[in-house]
Amino acid sequence: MSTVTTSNISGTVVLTLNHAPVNGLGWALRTALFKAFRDAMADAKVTAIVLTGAGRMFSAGADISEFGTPKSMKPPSLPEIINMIEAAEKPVVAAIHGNALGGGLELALGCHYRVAQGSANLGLPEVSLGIIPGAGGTQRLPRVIAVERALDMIVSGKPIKAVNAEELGLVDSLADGDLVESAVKFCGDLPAGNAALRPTREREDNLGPARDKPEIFDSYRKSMARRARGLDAPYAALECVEASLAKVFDDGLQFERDTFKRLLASDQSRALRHAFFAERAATKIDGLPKVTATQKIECAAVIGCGTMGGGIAMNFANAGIPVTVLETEDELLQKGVGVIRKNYAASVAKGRISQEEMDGCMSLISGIASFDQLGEPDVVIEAIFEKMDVKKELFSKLDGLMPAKTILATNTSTLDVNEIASATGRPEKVIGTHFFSPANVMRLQENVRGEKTSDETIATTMALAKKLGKVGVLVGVCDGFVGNRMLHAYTRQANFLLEEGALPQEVDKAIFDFGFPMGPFAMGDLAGLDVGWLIRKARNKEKPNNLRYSPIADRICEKGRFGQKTSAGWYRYEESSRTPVPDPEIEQLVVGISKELGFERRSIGEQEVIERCIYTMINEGAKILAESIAQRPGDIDTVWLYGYGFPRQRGGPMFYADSVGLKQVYDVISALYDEHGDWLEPAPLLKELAEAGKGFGDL
Ligand code: T1G
Repeated sequence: MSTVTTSNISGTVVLTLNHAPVNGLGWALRTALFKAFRDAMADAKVTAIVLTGAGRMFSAGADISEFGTPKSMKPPSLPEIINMIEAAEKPVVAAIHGNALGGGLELALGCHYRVAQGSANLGLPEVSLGIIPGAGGTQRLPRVIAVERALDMIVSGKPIKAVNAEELGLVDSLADGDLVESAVKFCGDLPAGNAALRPTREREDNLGPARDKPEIFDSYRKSMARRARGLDAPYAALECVEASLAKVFDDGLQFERDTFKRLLASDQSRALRHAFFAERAATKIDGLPKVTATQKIECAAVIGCGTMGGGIAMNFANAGIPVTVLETEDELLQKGVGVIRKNYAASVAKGRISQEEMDGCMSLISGIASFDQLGEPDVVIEAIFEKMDVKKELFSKLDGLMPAKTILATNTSTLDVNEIASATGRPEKVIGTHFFSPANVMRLQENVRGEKTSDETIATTMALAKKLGKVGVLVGVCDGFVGNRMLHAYTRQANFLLEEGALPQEVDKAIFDFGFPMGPFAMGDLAGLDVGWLIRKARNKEKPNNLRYSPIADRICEKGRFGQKTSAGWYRYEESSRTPVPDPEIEQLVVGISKELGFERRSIGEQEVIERCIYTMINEGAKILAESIAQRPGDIDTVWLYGYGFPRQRGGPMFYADSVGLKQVYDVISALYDEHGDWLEPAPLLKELAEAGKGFGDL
């Protein structure tokens, strides 16, 4: 039910947007606002108008779920309402709390003044949906704040705090006490008559200085090349801000609107909107009653203070949760805590956090060297060596030591969570919490439910992910869970392509051009090749006739080349440089192994690399869905978007598959299966959907 409620405080009418959860400006709310505003304007007793939002925020902007439906363009449109507010002959003040994002901020920019709570977020995040502000934001914001700052907000999409917005002039006053009362008082302090009116479209004072420096746009374009690589919306947004200087206001508005409509219909925007909703859908657990109890996590412990353990501990401290890290050897403990301190100091040096914030976080982290100092944490996460017997021994010990309430979680990236749980008397309290390196940065948390993991443990762990600022995705137990299982299929193909004729830099270029931050070989060098080597060796010992994989990577490791950490891996690296340099020694080794394996080397094009590497992981994704290891295709997409750098403007592997067409993917996989056999059998689900002319999106 969306409404706009009206109240009158000594002649000032307060219009309150009321459409939970985020006052999305869908057709119903627009219609209610249009009517309420017109009524307030028509009421002679009304001297001023305050616009505010009920619930958690002012407004999160247009209702994204209406995009692509007739309602999204049905009148009254948002630009129409904003123009009406701007032209009002009574002062209109926006009273902002929580968030004023996208169309929500554009609505506030149509008001003559903005009063906000200091903690409010103000932003135009449209580019993250593959569109641009379409209700005047690119034309009005540069008229209110300096053009360069407007570019930052519009091209990056990042919101700013109201306190900073006040410094920039976007917010006219920070509320002192009750927000609406402050806004009504603000109205009362305005000069009488037309002097109080301040239509944003007429504010030229900020545009003048920028008109004398047209070069700001070219240098801005250069500065955004890396972060806007492969994206259309950021460049379109920049052109619209440029138009705000070059065109008269209404022509600028029209240019913006045409650009907005073009992008709204684009594949990139469809993919980015899919990613937005997939991430939110991933928090919903099928079959788990909404009212499932969750346990409070007020203190935590992490076993192992290596790269992963240290990063995981930082997440708890960043969320304000006291955390204990345990390393049995004091020297390792000091080293681990030292790395944590260094990481925080680096963030202080980059101005990302203050020294006080660093000290606050460090004070929440305590290092211990013996189990009997662990206390009674609500959750324990282990991040020790990836060996089953070592893990089981630890879980059995923790089971004996920890109170019954304690959740025992494992950060394993490959091992069987059920087998680990079998070492305890509380399998219902055992769950996988797979973080990604660097764990304090990467946003994905793959939560692995065991056969006996309870609903409460699952719900608590999913809520914990949100508390830690992570995107939690629930997956089932299988080799490599969702992410690594598909990664394994993807990197395997990449290695086979080397045998058949490609070189690492060629495969990496194709994947980079596809939109990944780097290709599989550069990524291997960054992560360290020894990790995979140890796992392969362990696997070969366990299952000698395991599926064939290319011997090239092992040969490289046998030479002691483990990647960046040894300044040589698939590539070589100059002194203190992370730039991969193709190495003739590797080319020789690759060509030699091709010969050994009897391959006639051939040239391999970018499209084939994409089909071999990406389609193969899609095929694996289809198997994962059929096995219910993932709840829905969007969960797989979310895992790859937040854990593996899959290009967001393609929506994730399963959404990408639908955009290519499953028939195409199935035909390619079938042909590869005919040629290469066993390990590339098309997934029955892929076959079924392709033959039915359907997509994963239809599931
Ligand atoms: N439209 C529709 N639904 C929305 C929505 C929106 N704008 N924003 C949030 N939701 C839903 C969301 O799917 C979830 O639903 C619930 O609200 C709570 O959200 C003309 C065209 C505001 C910071 O990009 O960034 O304006 O899962 O879980 O973590 O120029 O939501 O419960 O069913 O994210 O507290 C521009 C998008 C739109 C802001 C709150 N606006 N939203 O975060 O809650 S385009 C945005 C957010 C536009 C104009 C253009 C966040 C939030 P469900 P949540 P949260």
